[in-house]
Parts: sequence; structure tokens; C-alpha cells
Amino acid sequence: MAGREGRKSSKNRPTTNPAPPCTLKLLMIGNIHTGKSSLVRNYCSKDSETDYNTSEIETHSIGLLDCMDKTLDINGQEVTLEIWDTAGTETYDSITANYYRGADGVCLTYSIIDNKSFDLLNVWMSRVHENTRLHTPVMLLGTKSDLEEGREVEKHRAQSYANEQEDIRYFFEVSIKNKDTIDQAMFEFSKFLIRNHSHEDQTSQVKTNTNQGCCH
Ligand SMILES: Nc1nc2c(ncn2[C@@H]2O[C@H](COP(=O)(O)OP(=O)(O)OP(=O)(O)O)[C@@H](O)[C@H]2O)c(=O)[nH]1
Ligand SMILES: [Mg+2]
Repeated sequence: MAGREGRKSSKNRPTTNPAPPCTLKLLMIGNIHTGKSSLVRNYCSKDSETDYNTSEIETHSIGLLDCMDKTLDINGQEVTLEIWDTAGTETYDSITANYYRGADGVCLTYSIIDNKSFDLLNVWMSRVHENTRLHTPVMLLGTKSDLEEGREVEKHRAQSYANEQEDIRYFFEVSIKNKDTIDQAMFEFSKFLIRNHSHEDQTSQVKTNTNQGCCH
């Protein structure tokens, strides 16, 4: 009852308008087989009952990129994530490079059971720097965290790497076997990107008064 009354009376108070809906373009990159496609599908799938144990499925993304959407409510603002899943093989670099442009944020993956995917993070960071606007925020994701017995990359090593890199703003270990880990990572990063945008808007005063919300 008390809660209801509280809500009722707050209706009468002057409220600030929620920020307009906006879209964030996110890019999923990282070495081959790190679990990018599984992660995007898992996160964006509307069916929570889907069986994500896809060990029998050996797929490799090819040059044509996949894009999936997910809508979040962030402090009352409707935020649509447009997540572009890229291929991890070098064959398609020239194609995927085009998709880096205009990214609001980058999700960079390595697999905790694959040292090589971690050792190549510098190469991926160089691609980010070459192909995106200056200081595009990056979230580092250590994937397959359910496979602890096969771990090759210690968490503190990845954390140190993330701390050293100016543009890596977040680091999480995630698993498609535990959707909460992915939900939390994406939510925190999205919240950061929204704040980042409004800060940029205030400082540059370039994006005011557009009809497209805050993001484009
Ligand atoms: N145990 C476990 N397996 C995973 C996880 N994420 C992905 N996999 C498996 O890892 C393999 C590769 O996953 P993909 O999603 O195809 O990897 P990718 O990064 O998209 O690969 P490319 O498109 O070839 O670059 C698949 O067999 C997945 O089932 C995870 O969190 N845990
Ligand atoms: Mg893939």
C-alpha cells in the first residue's frame, strides 16, 4: 500500500522527460572460434528456453556480417543495441573493416581456454584504432568462462591488460551457459556508452537538436 501511495503522489510532481529513444551500434570482434556468434545469438534471442549447448555445431562466420537487435531500458530510456557480429578469420578483414566505422562501442573477445586468442588482442586493438573514431570505447570479454578446467588465460592477466589499455573501459568473463554474465556485461557497457554520448554532446555541442536521439 505504502508503495502504491508513493507512486501516486509522485505522479503529481513535475517530472523530467525521459531521454529520447536511441540506438547504439556495437561491433563484436575477436579471434576465430572465441564464441562471438554464440554470444550475440544468446544475448539477443528472445527464447530463454533455447538450448545454447551448441557443441555439435561447428559454424564459422563468413564475410557477410550478421546483425541482431536487443532493446534495453536504461533509466527509463529505450536503448536499442544493434550488434554486428564479425568473422574472426583474417580472410574477411577488408570486408569487416568497413563495419567498424560508426561503431559506438566495440566488444572484443578472447577465449579463456585459448592463449593465442589472448596474445592477439594487440592486433585487434590496432584494428580498432585504425578503423574507428578516436577513443571508441571497448569492452573486453573473456568467453567460455564455464570451461574452467581448460583455462589458459588467468583472469588477473586479462584484468591487467584491460587496465593498461586506455580505450578498454570494461572487462568481464562471460559464458553462454550463464546468460546473466552476458546480460550484466552488455548492460553495464551500454549504460557507459549512453553516459559517454551525453558527455560528448555537452562538450562538443555538435549533436544538439537532432531528431535522431542521442546516438547518430
Ligand atoms: N562451453 C562453451 N562453449 C562455447 C561458449 N561460447 C561459444 N562456445 C562454443 O565455441 C564454438 C565457437 O563458437 P562461435 O560462436 O561459432 O565462435 P565465433 O567467434 O563466432 O567463430 P568465428 O565466426 O569462426 O570467428 C562453438 O562450438 C560454440 O558452441 C561458451 O561460453 N561456453
Ligand atoms: Mg561467428
